[in-house]
Formats: sequence, C-alpha cells, structure tokens
Amino acid sequence: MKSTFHFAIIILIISSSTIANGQETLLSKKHDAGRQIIPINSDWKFFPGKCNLAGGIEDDEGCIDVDLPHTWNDIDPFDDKDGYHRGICWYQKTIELNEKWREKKIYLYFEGVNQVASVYLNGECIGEHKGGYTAFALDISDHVDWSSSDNLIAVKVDNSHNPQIPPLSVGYALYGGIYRDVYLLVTDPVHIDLDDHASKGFYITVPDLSHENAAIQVNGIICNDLEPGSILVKAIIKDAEGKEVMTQKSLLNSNTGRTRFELIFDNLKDPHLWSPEDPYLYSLELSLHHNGSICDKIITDFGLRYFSFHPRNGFSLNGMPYKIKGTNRHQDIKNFGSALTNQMHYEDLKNIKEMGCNFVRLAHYPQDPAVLEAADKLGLLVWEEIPLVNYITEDEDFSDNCVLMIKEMIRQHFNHPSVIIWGSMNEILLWSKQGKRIRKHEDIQYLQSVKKLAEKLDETIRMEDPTRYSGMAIHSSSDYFNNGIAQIPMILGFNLYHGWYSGSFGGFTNQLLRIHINNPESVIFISEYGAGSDQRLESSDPVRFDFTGRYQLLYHESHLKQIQDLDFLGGTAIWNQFDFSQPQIGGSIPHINQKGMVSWDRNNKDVYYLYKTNWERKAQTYIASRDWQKRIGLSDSTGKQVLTQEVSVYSNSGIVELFHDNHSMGIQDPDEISKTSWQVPFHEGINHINAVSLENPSSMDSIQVNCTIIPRDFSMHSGSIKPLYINVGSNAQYLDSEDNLWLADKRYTPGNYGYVDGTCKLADRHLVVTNTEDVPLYYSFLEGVSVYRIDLPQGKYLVELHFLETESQKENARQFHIKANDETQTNIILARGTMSSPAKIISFNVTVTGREGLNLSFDGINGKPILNGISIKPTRL
Ligand code: GCB
Repeated sequence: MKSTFHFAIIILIISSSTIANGQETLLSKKHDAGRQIIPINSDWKFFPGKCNLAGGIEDDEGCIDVDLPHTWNDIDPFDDKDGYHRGICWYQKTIELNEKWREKKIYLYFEGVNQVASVYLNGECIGEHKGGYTAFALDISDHVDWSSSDNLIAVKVDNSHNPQIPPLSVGYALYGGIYRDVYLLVTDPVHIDLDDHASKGFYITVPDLSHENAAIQVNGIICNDLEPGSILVKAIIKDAEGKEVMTQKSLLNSNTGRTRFELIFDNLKDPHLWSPEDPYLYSLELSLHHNGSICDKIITDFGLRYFSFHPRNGFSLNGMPYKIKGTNRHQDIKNFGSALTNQMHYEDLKNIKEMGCNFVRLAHYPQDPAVLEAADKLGLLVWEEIPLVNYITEDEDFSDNCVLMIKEMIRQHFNHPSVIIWGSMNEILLWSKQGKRIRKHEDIQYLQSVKKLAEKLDETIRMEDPTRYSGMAIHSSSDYFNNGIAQIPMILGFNLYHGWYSGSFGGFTNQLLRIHINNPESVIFISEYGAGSDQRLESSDPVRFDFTGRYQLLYHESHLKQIQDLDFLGGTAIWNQFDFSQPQIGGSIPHINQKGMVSWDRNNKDVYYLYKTNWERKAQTYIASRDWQKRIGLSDSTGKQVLTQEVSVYSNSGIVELFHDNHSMGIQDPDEISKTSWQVPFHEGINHINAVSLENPSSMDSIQVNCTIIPRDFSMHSGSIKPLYINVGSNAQYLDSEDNLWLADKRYTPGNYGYVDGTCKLADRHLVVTNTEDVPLYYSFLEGVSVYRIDLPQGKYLVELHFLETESQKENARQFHIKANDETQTNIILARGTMSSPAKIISFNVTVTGREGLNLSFDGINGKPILNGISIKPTRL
C-alpha cells in the first residue's frame, strides 16, 4: 500500500508515575492487587569467560560481584588490542521465594540479554532466547524448588557471531551481557497473558478518532490456570489529573487456559490528543475479578493520536501538516557500554527533546522499555527497527529469527503512542553475502532471497500492526530499485552522506529530487545524514574528513537549509544524536563513530545548538564556539598582535549584536538557518564574547575565548619563545590530553614555521591509531617532506617528533634519516599492523645559534619520509 492512509490509534503504557524521574521502567512499578513485580538486579555473580559451567552450578571461584544492568564489553572494544570478548560468560543469582507464592504463577522477565541467553533454574535449563534487543519471559512456576528457601538462577550468555541471528555485521559493539533489567513477576493463576512474546498481554487500538470523539478498543487474553468460572474484566479510563472518565466491563465465562477479551469505549468525548508538543497521557486501569477479589490489575498510561504520510505532502499529525525533525539514537555511553540505567536512557531522550527534535529513530534495534516510555512522556515520535543490517543469511532459521524479532518488538512496544514506524532492514545490500562491502550486487539468487525476506518481514509488520507504517532504510544504490526491494515498505528511508563519504553537500537535494520524480508514489524519508567531529579539533579552514567541529557545522548548516526546502519528505533523522561505539573503525577517536550531536561521554557539541536554535521554539541565542574556547594561531599579517577569526552565532530571536570585550562588533540579521558571523580580532589571553538579541535581550549568550597568539615573526623574539606544538600536515588546531594547543600547519614563510615541501594528508579513516592518547595528531600527516623549518630564536631546545605509519608496507618498512641543522639525529623505521598502527615519538636536544633557526631535514631510504607532529620546548641544558 503506497498511497496515503489515515488511521487512528490509542495506545497505552504502564503508569506514568514510573517515568517521572526516569528511574523505573514499566515493569518495575510495585503493583497493585494480584500482581507483584520484583526487580532482581542486584547481587549477581558474573563468571567472565567461563564456558563450561554445567547447568550454571559452580563454586564462586573467579566470579565477580555485579549488579545489573551489566556488560562485559564496557571497556575492551575500545582498547588498543584487536577485537573484544565475544563468546560465552555466565551469570548466577539466588532468589528467595515467598511461601505465599506457592499457588501463584512466577515468571522471570528479562528486558534484554545480548545475544543468546540460556536460562537455568537449579541446574535445569528452562528456556533459551535468541536476539539481544527484545525482552523474554519464562514461566518458572513448575520448576522452583519449594524445599529450599533459595533457588539458583544461572544464565549462560553468548555474544559470539551467529550466522542465524541478526545482526551479522554491525557498525556498533555487540556488547555481551544481561544489560537490561530483570524482574520476577508473580501473579494469580488467573492473570492477563504473560506468554505472548513478553508483551503486556493486551493491545489497544482506536477504530475511530477525531478531535471530537474517540472510540477505543482493548483486546487481550486472560490466562486461567485455576478452574473454569466467570471472570470480570474491568477497565477504567482516567484523565491526566486522575479523574475517572469512562468505565467498561465484560463478564467472561472462562475455561481453563487462554480466553480472549475485548472492551470497547465507543464514545470518549472531546479527547485530548497526544502530540510531541502536548504529550497528553490518559491512564487505563485494567483489572480481572474472580471469586469476589481482584486477581490481576495493571495501570497504564495511554495517548491518542492519528497520523498519515503522503508521498508529496509529507507527514500529518492529528489532521495537521507536521514537519518531522528527527535524529537517531544508539544505546551506549562511554565507560558503560550498553549497560545503561533507566535514568541514563531518560536523560538521552531528554537531550534529544531539548535539541528541539520531535522524532527519534531507534537505530538499529529495539531499545529499552524506558526509552519508549520516555518518548511517550516527553513527546517524541519513534521509528523502531530490528537489527537486520548490511546482509542476510539465506536460510530459514535466519528468516524465522527475523520474523520473531519483529513480532517481539511490535507486541512488546505496541502500546506506545510515540511509535509510528516499524523498520525491518537497514542498508541490507551494502555487503555481499560473504560479508564484504560491495558496490554492486551481481548475485541474482541472493537478491531474490533478500527480496523474499524483505517481503516476509514487511508482511509481518502489516499483519501484526495495521495501525502503523512499515519502514526500511537503504543506502544510495540502484540495486534496491532494480530488484523490487525499494518498493516493498510503506516508508522508504534513505541514508545519505553527501559531502561526507562522497560528493558535495548539494548532491543531497539533487539526489532526493531525482528519487522523488522517479518514484512519485513513494513516501521518502531521510533516515540518516551526518558528518563526524572531534571537540578537540578546530579549523578556520575545514575540509572533509578532518573531524573538526567547523566541518561538521558546515555540513549540517547546508543540510538544514536543504531540508527546509524539500516539502515532500516524510521526515528527517540526523545520524546520530550521540557518538557511539564502532569497533575497529579509525578516525580521530578510534572505535567510535563521531557523527554525534553530542560526544560519547555526553557533552553537547556546537552543532547541537544549530539544531536547538532552529528547532526548539523558545527564543534563544548561542555563540557557536563552545568547542573552540581555546584558540591558537599566528598573529595577523597586519603586524598587530591579534588573531582574527570567525565567530558564528545562532539566534532565532531577530537581529543580534556581538560584543568583544564590551565593544560592539556590529549588528546582523540571522539567515534562514538562524546564523550570523563576525570576524573577531582576538587578543592574547581571555576575550569576552557576548551576543544579544536586540528584540529580545533575554535571548543572549556569552563565552570566554582564551587565545594564544604566536608572534608571526617569532624568530625575532630571542629567548622568549614558549613551548611550541605543531600539528604537522593538518589544517586544524588540536587541544591535547595535557591541555596543550597544537598549531595548524602551513607552508613555510620566513620568520616562523612550516613545511618547505611534502603533501598534507589524512590517514585512511579505517586505520586505528594505537599507543597514544593523542590520536588526532597522528590522523593527519605530511608525506614526502624533505625539509621542515622553524625559525627559532637562539637557544637550547628539546625537540620531539611524532610519527605514524599510515600505509601497510608490502615489502620493506618505510625508513628515513632525520637531521636537525645538518646534524644527524636518527634513522627511523616505521611499520604497522593490518588494521592498526602505533604512534611513535623520537626526541633530541638542539642548540640554535645565530639566525639559523631549526632546519629539520628528512632523507628517504625506503619510501617517502613522513611527519605527524613537532613539539619544541626551550631547555636549559
Ligand atoms: C550508515 C549506517 C550506520 C552507520 C553510518 C555511518 O549508513 O546505517 O549504521 O553508522 O552509516 O556513520 O557510516
């Protein structure tokens, strides 16, 4: 179904109070008559790397005490060693049973274990779950040992590569562990279903919804493990203030086993609709009554909204055109890996909301219940998908696992008003079936298998949930269109990186217009666009792949402008809100994908404020230089001791005036993306910069820029030179791990420093630099240099030279002699591994006499000489 369709849905989620501080998830709410939910996250024993615990029963030797959530890969994907632990580890915990539970049903509920979990109770295997991103529930009632007060749970967790389980290849760490919460769920033998793919056991839809009226339907299953009899199902709808709005009841004659129920509220007048701007939640109290007492009760919140996508008009919400302004989110944070608390999940979504987004794509897998709850509560529309990325295994097991994942995802998260799209695949034709990146698919048989799977998954989505849209994200390849794959989903997402992986910024609009014209009936969505950055690198002269904050700004400024003009788009999502793990990738922060609006340890980058100013309604002004408050450069060529550089301001509050040390730099009117820029003549030391909106003076911002100015004629400043750091071969200044500022490099001009020859280059982005905290220094380099000059005044200096081999040598390692002022210092040999390369430093003392300065010369023995950085410290020898 390609054309617009319009539907309404009402959704429910477990009680709103659980989200107030983001601490608890839907299941952790201490409950209500008939049902107990007991978190069992503390006091687990973790057996790292143990593969052979029979039934999980073992003495404590070698175990580590841990609390959940836990992953064993919080650190090792990011160290200098190749790879990270992917294999089997065990967890154990004893649980205490309550005598009162003898007649009850007892379930173990796991929110997420990556990626295969085998669960044992007292040595007996009671279940297995495949797939690391969805929940599962196991009925342990008949397996507990009532003769003992303690029962031993053991969980074997395996995060090895498994060809039957997606994801097969991933651009993110496959963190192993029980990395989400675990609960004991104790219910009456008569209860709302707990055996339906770890769902809530009931589903709410809205056959009819308008601003005037809502018809609401609750469908579910009752499990009666007691005796045949009549069961009363009762549902009460309350408004956000807790006032009762409507009640419905249904008396069922239930046999033992499972019985369906349906409740219809057909006339909720003047419903208060849910939207990102007004995430209004009703609550619903669903209870079962048997033999005069309440045997199960669940209190949930729910939201009401209707929406549709149109191939030419974009998205509409509650009957009005609506611009989706979105981002993507991965679920990991520095030092925690994927083992995040519910509060951390909540803070992430809050960060997204505060940037002005109204949409988030949970890429590339279903996320924690706390994430969905936060989206409902904060007001964020959601695209959620299964972890089917890059390529498939052509067999039934793999396909069955994908289908199961879709069912689990949809059933578990069906009741969230935030969700509007279920995704099935991401860039599924990026790799060959052998697991290699390819440009063009030639294997017709494989393409047919992919198509068949895509059809099956899309069909599953539409069957499981006819109230939402199916989605698929693809990369720029005609293979999707030529083989009938792009035509399958209701929403076609494009992951586009113009001006990053290839081409120029403007290619974005050109490509989208082409796609739109050729596929006028397809709903086109931008599921990803982005560029990487590193808050330690800045440049007045940014270039692609340099990882400077300025390049990332230019990229997003251009894309934001372009997006504003593309009205047919269903929506857009930045890649990515947060930097995230990408083991084995290089760049200036190895093992990290650096395209976040926010760093991996959760610091907003300057680009965050570009979007915030444009997308968040409240009046605001930001100086886009939070990441560039320490600046260094040569003094201007005017001869004055100033460094003139650009300062940009984003303001959505009209004309802005910029002040430098309280002197007005003039007023400017922000452009269509709320941007203005000034050239500011920074002086040495602290510079106070203020930006104020003239129309709304409370919309203002101020920062301090600490500027280090190197006199352009430093050869004249005899004896007064400070340590000098040069980021050789780079257009960018670099702030190192000891707070030293490294100058951007340049061609030599008399009186200061620079390369006389050689070519400035960036290392291959895939090369992982090891053995240093200061990767950016090594990521850029000068190749083929024979002379590098620094016109130092007379004096004695300690010189350090930094090197990295960037190429894998086929035969002899790169080798060259180094001389300083004609004195041979050393002979250096560089080598590297297949994927990684270690940083290397050599140091020596030099004495500069007369006006000779420091002349470094490099003489190749094998290959071209190469240089990455120079530091020079005056010494007293
Ligand atoms: C993509 C992928 C995503 C990557 C991203 C990138 O298209 O869908 O998983 O992380 O590109 O940064 O290369």
